[in-house]
Amino acid sequence: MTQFRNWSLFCIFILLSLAHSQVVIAHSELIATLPTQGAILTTPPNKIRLQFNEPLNAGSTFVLFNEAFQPIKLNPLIDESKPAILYANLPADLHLPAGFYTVQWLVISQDGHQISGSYRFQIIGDRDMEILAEGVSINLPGWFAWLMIILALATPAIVWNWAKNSK
Ligand SMILES: [Cu+2]
Repeated sequence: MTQFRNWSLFCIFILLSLAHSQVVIAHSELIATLPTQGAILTTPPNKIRLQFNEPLNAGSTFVLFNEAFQPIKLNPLIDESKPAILYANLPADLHLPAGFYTVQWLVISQDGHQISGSYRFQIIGDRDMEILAEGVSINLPGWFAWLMIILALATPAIVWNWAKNSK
């Protein structure tokens, strides 16, 4: 009996080791979205689409929240021909008013673990367009534009430095 128990423990140990090695290699990563993160849309999107680096397991989903953080009823599906893609078509009669929207996703990786995250995009409606046309709402100072340019130029260097240091 003792021998059998030792053998069982050995098997469990091997299984756990295998599971652990999968943990390292098999986490899903979000690689692209539609709309893109931070997008400013003049018309509501007709589709939300998230592309991951590996096929997703059943149970993977996302929720679209409006500015008041109320969920918008959608039916996210894993693309049958490209199972690394999670998408939902937005019905034509769904009127999304201007505002910020948040996509909160939760997917099941190949190793069975849940990975989650979120990103935002913005819809600017007719009202915002009128304000834009009058030049009232967006009147950013010159230093802000320069700050954005410097940030955009510095980001690759920061990321490269970070990647180098984290090795
Ligand atoms: Cu995992």
